[in-house]
Amino acid sequence: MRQSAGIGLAFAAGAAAIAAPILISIRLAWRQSVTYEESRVTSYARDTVRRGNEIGAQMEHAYTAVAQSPLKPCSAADVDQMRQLDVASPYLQAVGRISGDSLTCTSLGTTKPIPLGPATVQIDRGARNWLDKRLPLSGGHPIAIMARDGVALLVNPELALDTNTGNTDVALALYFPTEPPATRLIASRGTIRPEWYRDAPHGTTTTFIDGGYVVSVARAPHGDLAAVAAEPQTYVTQQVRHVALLFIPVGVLCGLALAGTVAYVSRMRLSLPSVLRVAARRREFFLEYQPVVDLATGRWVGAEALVRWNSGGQIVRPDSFIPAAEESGVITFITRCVGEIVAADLPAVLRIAPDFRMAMNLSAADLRSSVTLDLLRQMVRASGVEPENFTVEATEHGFLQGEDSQQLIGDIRRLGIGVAIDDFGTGYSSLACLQTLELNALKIDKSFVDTIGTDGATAQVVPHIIHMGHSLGLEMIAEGVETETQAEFLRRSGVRFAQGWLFSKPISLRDLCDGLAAQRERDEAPAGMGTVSAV
Ligand code: G
Ligand code: G
Ligand code: MN
Repeated sequence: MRQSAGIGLAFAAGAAAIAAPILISIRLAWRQSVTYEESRVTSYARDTVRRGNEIGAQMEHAYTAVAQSPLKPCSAADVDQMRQLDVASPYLQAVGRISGDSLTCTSLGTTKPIPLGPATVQIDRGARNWLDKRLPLSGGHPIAIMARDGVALLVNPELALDTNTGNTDVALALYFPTEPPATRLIASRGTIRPEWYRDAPHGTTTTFIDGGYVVSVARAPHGDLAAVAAEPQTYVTQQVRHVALLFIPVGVLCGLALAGTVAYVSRMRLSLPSVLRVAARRREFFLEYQPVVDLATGRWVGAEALVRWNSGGQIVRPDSFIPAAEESGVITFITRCVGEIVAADLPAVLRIAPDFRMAMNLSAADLRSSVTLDLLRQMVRASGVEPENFTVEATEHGFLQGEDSQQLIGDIRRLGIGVAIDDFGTGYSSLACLQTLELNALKIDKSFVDTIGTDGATAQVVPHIIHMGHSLGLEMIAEGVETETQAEFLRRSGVRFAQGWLFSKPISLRDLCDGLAAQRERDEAPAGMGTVSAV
């Protein structure tokens, strides 16, 4: 259950880790290119309206100059003045005089009247426009003629659209925003939809997306003039594709890295406990026994069962899996395995040494579990041995788990099983705490034994621990004894038992039994013949 939920979680996190950066990058790309296209289209509309404004200013200047001129219309001086205006106004093709529907003279030097026919548009204040007129004097190109107050201006409105758009897909139009549809258009290029001829407050621009186009409308700072520019949105999609092509690989890489990390972490967290559970079922755990010697006689009087894991032929030591097993709760499986092996092995040991004491380790989790007491009862029953042949060890940390563990220790003691505090001195148990626990043995941690015979400050601690053990009436077992100096010191200090490489490393059941058999032979040999004297 926990495992599949964990894998599901890892999957979901992985998928999210891949999807999120991609979606975010596409969204960013979209936003970025829409913003970019909008500003581009807006700049075309602004440029167009600026040119339109310039044309209007040049026209206004020419109208006023010619209409208010005191010169006789179409006199040599009048034509000369019109030519000067024409040259000074780049957007004006020609300046002329109009009478009725005929151009009477122009800055281009025409002398005969040119009939224009009826005007295309009649505007207020007597102004008239001829649009798309093809005259010989304009080289046959379509031209607009705007007339007012007897003055005619020949204009090519296309010049207003002459903005450099870099591509031909941009549609542009210059128009009078307040005129009715029939008369509002000044010039256009490309397809402009009627609904895009919007109005906007003077000097502003509005931008919108409509029917697959990015559209921008710019209104001149003053006067009735506006420009619209439109560009197909395919530019945006192209941009998005460009950016996405760049972002997606980065997103995928980030996502994969994240997903990989999540998978790795969850594997690390999930797999060891589940592998340990399988190992417990497959009986891959086995025991080694480290003898406990009586320091006075050197005889093996007991042993501590130490678990090992045969993981596919490789022997794994408990330091590398007990912490993970404790954290995940799998330790209770392992404790059960250990208990069952001890129960199975012990009768053979006791046939050789009936007073032997076998110790096994309990974890903090075992001390909180009511199952532990049942396990110990079963062990006693299954092995058919006396409870006094058993001891359990637990660390200070394990004992300090609250009232449940205190209750359990009491129950274990009442079964007749011994209880020892392991690694003593490395935890934080107070004297008061130790007094309330129904312990009968104390194991002096190897780190203190190591200080014996050195002049380090901690060397002073060992006598205190031993003194404490004596005053609490506890049996004492020193761990990790490696030298005769240490053994001698402990012996003289009144510590009765010891474990360590000086006496024996952890060994197999077979070696333990052989050792005990040899010891019994020595015991039974006539006095004076053995090398070790039994008391
Ligand atoms: O000798 P060894 O390296 O195996 O011991 C390492 C530590 O692992 C010991 O200090 C002991 O406390 C712990 N240990 C060994 N066997 C068991 C076991 O069966 N259960 C628990 N909880 N701890 C064990
Ligand atoms: O459960 P406990 O902390 O008692 O386990 C003892 C641990 O110390 C085991 O890992 C065991 O192999 C190891 N050990 C036992 N005797 C000695 C010793 O004399 N020297 C050293 N270095 N390690 C020892
Ligand atoms: Mn131990």
